[in-house]
Amino acid sequence: MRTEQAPTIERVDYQPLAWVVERIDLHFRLEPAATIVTNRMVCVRNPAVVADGPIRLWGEAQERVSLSIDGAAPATGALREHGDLVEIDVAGEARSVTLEVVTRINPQANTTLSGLYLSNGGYFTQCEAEGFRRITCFPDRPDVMARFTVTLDADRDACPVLLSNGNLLEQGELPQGRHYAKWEDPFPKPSYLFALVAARLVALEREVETASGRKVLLQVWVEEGNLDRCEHAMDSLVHSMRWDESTFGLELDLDRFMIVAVADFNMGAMENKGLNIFNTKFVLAKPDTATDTDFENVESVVAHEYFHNWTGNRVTCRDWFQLTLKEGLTVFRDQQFSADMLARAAGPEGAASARAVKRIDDVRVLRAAQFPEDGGPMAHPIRPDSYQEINNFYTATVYEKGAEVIRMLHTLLGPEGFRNGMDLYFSYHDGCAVTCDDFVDAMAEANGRDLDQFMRWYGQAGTPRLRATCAWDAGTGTYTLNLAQHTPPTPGQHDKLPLVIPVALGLIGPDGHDCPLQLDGEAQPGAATRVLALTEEAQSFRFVGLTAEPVPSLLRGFSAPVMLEVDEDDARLAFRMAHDSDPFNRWDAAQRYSERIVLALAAGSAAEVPPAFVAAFRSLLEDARLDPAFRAQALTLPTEGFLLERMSPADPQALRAALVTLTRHLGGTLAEQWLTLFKAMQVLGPYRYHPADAGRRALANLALRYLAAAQDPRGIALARQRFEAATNMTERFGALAALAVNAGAARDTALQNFHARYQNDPLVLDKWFALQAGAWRWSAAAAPTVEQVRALMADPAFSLSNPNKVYALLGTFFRANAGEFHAADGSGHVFWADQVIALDATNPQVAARMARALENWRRYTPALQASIRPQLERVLATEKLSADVAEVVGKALG
Ligand code: B3K
Ligand code: ZN
Repeated sequence: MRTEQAPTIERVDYQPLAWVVERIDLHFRLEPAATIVTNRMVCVRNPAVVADGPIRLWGEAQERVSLSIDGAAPATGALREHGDLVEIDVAGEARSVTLEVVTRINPQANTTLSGLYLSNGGYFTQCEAEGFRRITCFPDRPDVMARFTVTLDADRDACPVLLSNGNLLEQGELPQGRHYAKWEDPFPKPSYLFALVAARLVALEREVETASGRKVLLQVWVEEGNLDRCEHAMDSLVHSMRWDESTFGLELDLDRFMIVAVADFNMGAMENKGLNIFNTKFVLAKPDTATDTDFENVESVVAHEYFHNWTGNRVTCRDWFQLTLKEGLTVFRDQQFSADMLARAAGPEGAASARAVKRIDDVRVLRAAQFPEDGGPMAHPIRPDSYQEINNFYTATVYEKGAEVIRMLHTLLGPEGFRNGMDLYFSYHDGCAVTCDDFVDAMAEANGRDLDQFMRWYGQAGTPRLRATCAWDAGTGTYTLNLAQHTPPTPGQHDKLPLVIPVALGLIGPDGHDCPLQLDGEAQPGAATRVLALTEEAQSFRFVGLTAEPVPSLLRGFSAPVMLEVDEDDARLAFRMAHDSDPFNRWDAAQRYSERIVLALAAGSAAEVPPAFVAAFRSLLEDARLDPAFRAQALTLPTEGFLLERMSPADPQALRAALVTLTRHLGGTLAEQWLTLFKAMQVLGPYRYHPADAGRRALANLALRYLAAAQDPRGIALARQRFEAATNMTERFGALAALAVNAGAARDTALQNFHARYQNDPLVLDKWFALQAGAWRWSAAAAPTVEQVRALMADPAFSLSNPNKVYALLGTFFRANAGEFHAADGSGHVFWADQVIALDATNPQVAARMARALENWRRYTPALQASIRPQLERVLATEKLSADVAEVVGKALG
């Protein structure tokens, strides 16, 4: 077993540095195996620190060529090194010194994709969170904000394009076929926002004016053959700029803003100042290769990174524990942006439904990814208290739950109050590295509110349970709603205090219409939806003036990230599925009803699907007044990830069998309706990415999948036709997914045709890999998916060193195919350990993401636990295991 443990970093130990950096001048002589980095920095004593101390720098994975301080070698004993930390004593009273460090690094050997690395012959960087120290020695913490100038010197043929943050100062030729470019970033920034790119690329350019009339140049840089896939990213960027101007009064502050696409990238994208670097997956899109969902994702990731320019870059984090300060807030901003874009496209009539569709998408992600995280060994507050490896904390909790916390502030303060809080936050903290308290304090001050209790959301882990019970008094027409909250213990946090939980609610009358709400003591009834703030462990709210017992619709729009526990019988769920005026809750009622049926089938307490459920489902299916995108959401069953969380013990096999039964039943019993729907949802004319068309395509694809699951020959024939005739990826891939449901020649031929057509298109092949890794076994005759996944690893297009390929094939299998991954013979678990160990040797961040697939193993059946434990132990016993994987697996076993 591994003995040396990675040290745990504690939030309470934060100390400012004695020395910070005011200016840094970097020179890169770029060579694949030996890049020379000359770093000249002006270090100054930190005015905020009284005590004396050495200059502290971090440096990793580099060879030091020289180091001098004010032109001389450091005195004997003045330079000390402990692991990655370098300390230098400064003699005398100097307020400022110039430190020059020259290092040699090897980008070609850098398989971690953190720091400076090569991708397809070009040089790219990724510095968040602690990648800059892999490039040069630096006080690599977000609270050190310096002004950067950067010179790149590279081979002209290999790297005709040389980019860094900010503005281009000069460029020119050098001897021996080399050239250079010098960049200057006018804004002080932390090192994690540094970036450079030196590669063979071309750009789509657009010049636009900001709200105040400044001209700015926008560029999207890609490899030559991809120029026809950049338009949508560029449009998304312009839309994001306009939205931030009109919603928050925030303008682009640079003369030039660049997006660069790279094929090898650990995550989605990175908000480096003025030089965003993106995974190709979130830039490149054209109808033939990208689905509607891809178009939507490009738009939201472009927006997210752009919005970071204010929430993250201009105001940044004091330390990495504050990560949600920028991430939760920026996710909230990108969610609002996407909802506004959808609403605008839908027009006034469809706006509410369009917004609900976006909200449903976001909540689905939260429930599938964040709820399980909050209930497992890695549970942490949105502002964690400790970590071993910060890269493990770019989590659904910090991002998605963090965004929910910001959303609750928005709900409690209202849009105007929230905007005032944002304005105050920027007026106080622009150009600074601050904490989550600073943000909430600005919100409190701008609104004259006390948000002390609200701050508990930042410190308490675990998904709160909100329990609702009701009492109806027909005599007085009074309806009492009793709300109680409870947050279960999480690792290291046993006792939890009551939180501020905004509960948006409505009361639906027997006629299906909302009742005007009047709390006891109020003079007259008010709006049909209102927000109650639950602040105690338990509170009661009395509504008066009602003529009949209402049906409560609680947590409308998912007003808080909690699990709502309320006793509703099937009839009541069906009633809300049909009548809830809140589209989110209408969807949620369908989810709850589906969940109940699936879990009963899985537990064996029901042998078949109740006709009442099918009838309720059918009403949604046939309700042509509902927008297609909404209907597609409502007819999609809850995710396996969320359902497993609702089972105790979690039994992926039983759950899968239940999902197969239910899907097949809905496909078969409603076959005529699905066929009619499929025909009604055809989109005529050339492809355009538009939410209305996307909704129709989504619903048509869903119809095909249900029909295929039921092995309906008419459905399969339609899928084959659509696959061949499709003019866009959404339809082609939707048809392929339906054809792939049933084993046999039709499946194999379709998969082969698809592969042949897109063999030179890595992003499309990722879909092909993912589809097969996510395959369910609809018949006992089909081969186990793990065998398929193993075979696909040998495909020439697959590579363990490309994160997108790993996420598509292994990530889909481990994280989105529980029924197959947890095969009873344990083959999936052995395979998991093999892959985590192999990946860890080259890319610990990607390995740790895969490792997390088994963290909730203690929730599974005893037989599965017995199969998983030895594999976790085998991984933990691996020599030279990274801190990344050690933290994940150590906590899982701990
Ligand atoms: N800030 C980056 C994520 C960096 C992840 C480092 N392991 C992307 C984003 O959230 O916008
Ligand atoms: Zn972000």
